[in-house]
Amino acid sequence: MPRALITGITGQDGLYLAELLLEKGYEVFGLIRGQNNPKADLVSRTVPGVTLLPGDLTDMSSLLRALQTAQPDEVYNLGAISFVAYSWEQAALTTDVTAKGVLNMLEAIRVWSQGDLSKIRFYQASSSEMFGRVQEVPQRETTLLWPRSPYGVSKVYGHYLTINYRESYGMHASSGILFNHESPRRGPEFVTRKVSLAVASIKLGLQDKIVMGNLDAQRDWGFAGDYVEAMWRMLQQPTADDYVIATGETHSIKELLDIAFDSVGIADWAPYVEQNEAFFRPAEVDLLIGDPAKAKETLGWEPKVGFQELVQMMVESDLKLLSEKS
Ligand code: NDP
Ligand code: GDR
Repeated sequence: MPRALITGITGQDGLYLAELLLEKGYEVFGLIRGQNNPKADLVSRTVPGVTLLPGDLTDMSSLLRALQTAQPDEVYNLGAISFVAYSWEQAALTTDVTAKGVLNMLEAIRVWSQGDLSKIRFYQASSSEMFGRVQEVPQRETTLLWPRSPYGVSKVYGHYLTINYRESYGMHASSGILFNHESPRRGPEFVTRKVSLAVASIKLGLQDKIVMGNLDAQRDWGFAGDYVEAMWRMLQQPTADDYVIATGETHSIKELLDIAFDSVGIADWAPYVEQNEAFFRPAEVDLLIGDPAKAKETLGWEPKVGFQELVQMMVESDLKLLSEKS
């Protein structure tokens, strides 16, 4: 039975990846931080087969202990401070977790394996935010990185460090450059879930408006369930590499609003949407569109869920969630 250790188990991707690996017959361990993490129950309910191990990416000895217990064949490093807007508010913390956390995990693996890195495979959760002020459209694995936020800068560090451990120690370390991916499990601070929750609340008469930031922003949005499959496929390759995982399509926040409101029978969303400077960012990324050609050719990976289906799925799920609560 293969064994996997996932950091970021309480997050959106951690839950989908754990489900996938359990289905494939893995023994799955998840790193959980804090002395009484409120999301521990969520993990136990959603993926009861996972064994939770205490640890924090900023504490290398806790990572060593987790490796010692889990004895993993594969490590998926999904843990991060992942909200871009927040990374300006807490830039040093973002650097400690999202950048130096990768170093701590890679060093812990190197020390734990006692120099025999052939027994372990490593996945780093890199991001399209690394492309920032984009140097070509669409973006591919070779596109020059130009991050635009403390989060993006931290992810660039983790990405290059992963490549460096591959080149320095021959480690099977892959970096997945994933574009935005969403689901009903997305945190409510991210724009798609903020919209799906608000639209469901408006429909149920629980809320009368939504306050947003930049409505002209565009993203290449896919479904998280599809994207974790790509992570697993990367680690099944004979050699480690970097892959862009994306849909190759871009959509604006206005299109997101169109589909979300339309799915509850509201044709004109203008009366329900306000804009506020508080939700604008000090710097925005440009036109993010990924070219997933390499992933298609090498991993045989393609996204299955389209943008409209994704947004409708999220609104439907939030309607159900809020109806049950009220
Ligand atoms: P989430 O924000 O949903 O989850 C982040 C996870 O990191 C949580 O489990 C969180 O735990 C954990 N974490 C935070 N700080 C620490 C720490 N100090 N030590 C250990 N764990 C910590 O992110 P997603 O699931 O959406 O994303 C997974 C990864 O993929 C992240 O690295 C993200 O940056 C990256 N990514 C995501 C994309 C997306 O569109 N979703 C696109 C590209 C990359 P807790 O619950 O305790 O806070
Ligand atoms: P992003 O996701 O920054 O791309 O990072 P987010 O959903 O936060 O923002 C997407 C775009 O929407 C615009 N926007 C708003 N965003 C939020 N959160 N709230 C609003 O009210 C709002 N109004 C407009 C933003 O300006 C932005 O342009 C996500 C995270 O998962 C990262 O961890 C990951 O690396 C990248 O995706 C790829």
